[in-house]
Amino acid sequence: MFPYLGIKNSSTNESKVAVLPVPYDGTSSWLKGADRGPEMLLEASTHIELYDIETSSEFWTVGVHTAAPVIADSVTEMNQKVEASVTKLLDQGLFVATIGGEHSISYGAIKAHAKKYPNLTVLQFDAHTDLREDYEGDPYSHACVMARAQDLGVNIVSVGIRAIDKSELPRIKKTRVFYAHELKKNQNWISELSKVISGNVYITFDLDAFDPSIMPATGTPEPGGLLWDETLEAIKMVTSRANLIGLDIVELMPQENRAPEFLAAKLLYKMLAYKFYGLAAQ
Ligand SMILES: [Mn+2]
Repeated sequence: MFPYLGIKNSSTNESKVAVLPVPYDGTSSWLKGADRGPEMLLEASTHIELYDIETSSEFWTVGVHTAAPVIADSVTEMNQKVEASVTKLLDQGLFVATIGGEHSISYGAIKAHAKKYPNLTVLQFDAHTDLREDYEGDPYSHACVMARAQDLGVNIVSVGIRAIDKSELPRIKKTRVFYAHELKKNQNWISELSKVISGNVYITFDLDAFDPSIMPATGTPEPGGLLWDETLEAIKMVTSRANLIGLDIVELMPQENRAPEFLAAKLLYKMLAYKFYGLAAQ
């Protein structure tokens, strides 16, 4: 049986949160293995302390339903199935966290959320902008996922970027990019990020946004990335200033070192704790 998040798999009608695993790795360009990401993240999630110190909460008490994994043989089938599954869960009033799998799985999830929430801002944490028109002839490759999101008409804000292709530059002009090398020199970057974050926000979190020192388990580890505490501060800013309406965590490529899986699972716990319990009274 596929594992579920935390200690209890609640039914949809007693849940506020749905976790949708998408173990898909069809278009990765270098290292393979992101198809094992969802299973390993969920398995690791059972070993994390359930109590969150910052919010004085146990995230799972909102009710968390882990749905059956989306299985697909092609990117077209995967996109259709993810969009349909996310739409169904949104129609049931659930907050949906989609777990990859490679970054291409985000397209169907973003599309489903964009249909429900007009004027959506997609906040992308990533080492790469993923704004290529196509990659090796495939417009739905992981390397193009944000170009396809841009085509849906959503606003895109990208954080942690440190690797792009020249062909992406025209599309980058239509987004707001916080480059990794600039963040390192700017202590006020989270307050600058807050100025472009408002209304309904969807977070797509490619784990390669993190520095490989804490997150080596991705298909394309890029040096010079985000660290844990600053990333949580940025997410706290989002949940306190805007309306986080959905999220995905992608590109976990499990290795022998189990720490990255634990980090990915804890990131999800933290996001849910911030979303549903806010910060503890000071
Ligand atoms: Mn990436």
